Amino acid sequence: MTTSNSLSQDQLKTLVGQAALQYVVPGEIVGVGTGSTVNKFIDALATMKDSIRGAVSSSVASTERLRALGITVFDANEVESLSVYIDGADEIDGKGFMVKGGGAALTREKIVAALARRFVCIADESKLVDVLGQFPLPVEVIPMAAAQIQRRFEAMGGQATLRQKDGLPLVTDNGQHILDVRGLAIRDPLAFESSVNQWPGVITVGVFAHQKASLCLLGTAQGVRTLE
Ligand code: ABF
Repeated sequence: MTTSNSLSQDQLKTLVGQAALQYVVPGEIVGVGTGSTVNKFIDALATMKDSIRGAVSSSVASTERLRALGITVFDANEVESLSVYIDGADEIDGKGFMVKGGGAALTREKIVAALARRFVCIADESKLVDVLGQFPLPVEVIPMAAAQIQRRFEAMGGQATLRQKDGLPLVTDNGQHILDVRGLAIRDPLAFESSVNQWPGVITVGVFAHQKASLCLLGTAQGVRTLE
């Protein structure tokens, strides 16, 4: 339910998806994330598809949407770097550190983000937090390591559960599984990401601190706020 001076979450996502176009460099390949906010960006990008070379995508879902709109999709191995990577987040703090992976694409998102000189996060205001961890932290894992990684999170006060889809463990684009970890307060995202990355069987932890956002376009009832 929205009143005349408020916008729905979907309208806020559309606002920031369109606002991100200003960071796309004509004639270049753009890095594209995953999720419902990114879908708004992809739809907006289609309006300028003839002025870009194409995109590098972070998921099968984004690839399908890009191709359906006539945007060429390049393999990440075909580019050495990107001017910009546009992606959403499940949480973002005031320093640009994020929790990502609610869309199960965190590994490829981090890979494409690492190619980009600038990471522009697009999010509605509900994603802005003081401390990361209220959103269950996604961690992509090798299935055989899931139980021991769950125990490691329990030892730090977290509760890790295997993400399910249709009653079975969800299988990512990379053929792996995802744990969602509740009960964490991640007060040092850089140290946390570095530490968990070392655990045997962890493919990607959904803390984006080493690949943090350069800036965030935040959709608010008053319009788009740029957090740098
Ligand atoms: C993606 O954007 C995921 O990492 C994150 O979970 C998601 C946020 O999705 P939405 O924009 O649909 O809220 O990058």
